Amino acid sequence: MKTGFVGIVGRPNVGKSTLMNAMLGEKVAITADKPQTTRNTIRGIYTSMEGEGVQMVFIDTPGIHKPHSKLGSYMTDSAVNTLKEVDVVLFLSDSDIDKGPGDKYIINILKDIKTPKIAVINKIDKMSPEEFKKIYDSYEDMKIFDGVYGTSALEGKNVENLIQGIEGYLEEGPMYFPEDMVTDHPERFIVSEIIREKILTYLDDEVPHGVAVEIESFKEEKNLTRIGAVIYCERKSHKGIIIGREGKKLKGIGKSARLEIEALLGCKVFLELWVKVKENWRDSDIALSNFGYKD
Ligand SMILES: Nc1nc2c(ncn2[C@@H]2O[C@H](COP(=O)(O)OP(=O)(O)OP(=O)(O)O)[C@@H](O)[C@H]2O)c(=O)[nH]1
Ligand SMILES: [Mg+2]
Repeated sequence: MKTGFVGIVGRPNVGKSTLMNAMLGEKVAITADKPQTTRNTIRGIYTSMEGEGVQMVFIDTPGIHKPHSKLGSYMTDSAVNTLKEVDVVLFLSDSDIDKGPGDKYIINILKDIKTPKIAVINKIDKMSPEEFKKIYDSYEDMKIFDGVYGTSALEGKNVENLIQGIEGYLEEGPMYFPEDMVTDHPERFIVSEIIREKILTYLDDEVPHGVAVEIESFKEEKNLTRIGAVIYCERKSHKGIIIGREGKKLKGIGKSARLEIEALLGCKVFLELWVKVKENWRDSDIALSNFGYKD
């Protein structure tokens, strides 16, 4: 069996988490049309028992960016550190490399790494063939990458092809996880991420970036799971925005999170949400550690 760890890195918002979910055929990582959605490395396991069999353990990482808080440093560090522990690196971008310093910064790090590297140009559904070809050629010309692929993670285009391409760089190895396991993160963590995703979807930029979700209680009863979660935000004014007029915003967040958690757990869920203020938690070592953003 061919097995190995595959790291997915790139700037924020290029579609890393969407691509991992597309490769898995299941949603493991949350996604949003805002940068810095992913905060921890998220593991997703792809197993196929066809032929000799293959198992890829994907590691989706936070977008690499110039950090402005201790949380930001943790995020960028955990992405860069992932590069040291994987067998294949997928570098994702969604545009021409000339457009910003972000891609160049990451490619400079990758240049010196011996691990096989694949460049993935994502969001091809938004590009003309000419535009795609120009970007494709620029990656080929760099001579840093062992392969270059174009994908639409959103539409699932060329994703199967990419999986086959990755397989070519894996070696014979042990099966790390059981065949039917798609992630090794505990349900509690996935639940807190789903709540955070709904906050990202329902609220404007500034507020969700300062939000952390902590699961306070998780009780499985006969036909029902009772979950209590606290949404921490950085300012009193943000608390008001999250709750909304007559509590409408929070109700909407709670309802859409509950529906997704019910689908995940396969049972009815009673979800209770509280909003609390913890000023500047993104720069507090203790808070970061409590929220799981520190090793
Ligand atoms: N049009 C289009 N949009 C895409 C594609 N892939 C991802 N997106 C969208 O791009 C946005 C960002 O996707 P994510 O998967 O959250 O991006 P990410 O790279 O994981 O972002 P961070 O976790 O913040 O680093 C979302 O709105 C996705 O729906 C694609 O192939 N085509
Ligand atoms: Mg992500």
